[in-house]
Amino acid sequence: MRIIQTIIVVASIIGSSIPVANANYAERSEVKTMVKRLAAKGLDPQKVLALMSEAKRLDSVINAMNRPAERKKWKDYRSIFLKRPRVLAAKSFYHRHKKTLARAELELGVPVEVILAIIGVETYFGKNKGSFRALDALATLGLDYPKRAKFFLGELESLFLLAKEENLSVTDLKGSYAGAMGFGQFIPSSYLAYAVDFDNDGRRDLINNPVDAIGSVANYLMRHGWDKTYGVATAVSNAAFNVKKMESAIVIKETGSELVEQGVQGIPTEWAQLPLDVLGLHGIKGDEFWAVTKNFYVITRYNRSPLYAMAVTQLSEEIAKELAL
Ligand SMILES: [Ca+2]
Repeated sequence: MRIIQTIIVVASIIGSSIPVANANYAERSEVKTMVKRLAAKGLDPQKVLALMSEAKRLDSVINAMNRPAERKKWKDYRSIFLKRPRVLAAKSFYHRHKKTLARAELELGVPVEVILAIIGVETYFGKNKGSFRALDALATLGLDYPKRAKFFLGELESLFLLAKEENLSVTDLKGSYAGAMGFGQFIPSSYLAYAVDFDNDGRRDLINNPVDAIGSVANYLMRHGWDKTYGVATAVSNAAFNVKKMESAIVIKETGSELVEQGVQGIPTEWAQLPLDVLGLHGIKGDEFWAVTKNFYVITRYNRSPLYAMAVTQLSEEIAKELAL
């Protein structure tokens, strides 16, 4: 009975005021399964189906997925993010949110400059939060991008849960081509799991509220294991032998003293007992090598690319210098 009603409701919606969607995502079997799961969590299946019938397939989203910036080499990638204007924008954002940033560092243990660097790389301090409807982006990738369909279908489901939990309109939520939203570009599952109400107004608003966004970025890093007692990365030499593949995902496994025994030069003495990895990058002046700590790995929980993590690390250093932190 309910199924029949649903079909009638959806059919009447499609046939009436809402523009005809180009993909008919509401009719897909994956969506019907998702709607059942959402219904079990208290969402109205008819409303979810009606929203899914509005979701549009965006070829621009698929095209963007097929050419990520992370395919560049470090020497080209670096210059996108490490420019003077971004450091100056960090300075201005810092002066507007100094107290919040200091409180985030104090309460969550993540340095001010790292929080700033993440928000700076992600959205230029809120300037580029993305203009794709999250519903369209996630529906397109979840239903028309087989390579990552499972992941994005999960994010689409999280988007509906998020909208219910935070009392947001699914169709109003905007973000990147991958459905990442707000100052810190949180995907829906991360928003649900790691966003915090840092100004205590009863809502977790990462899209329009920089205070919640700052607290949430710090919380995300803290919850993934950020440790303020040591740094992130340092340049080392005589380390090429340790790196099988340049610019590849890092695996924290050998301690500083083990690397020193192997002949790697430049490891800080205070990192002797610390588990590290050596990252190789194609730099402007040739290959460069970096000893990186678990904090570097934690940044890759935000974005898997080691180039991303290095851009955040170096931008944070530039910001710290500029602000004399
Ligand atoms: Ca709030």
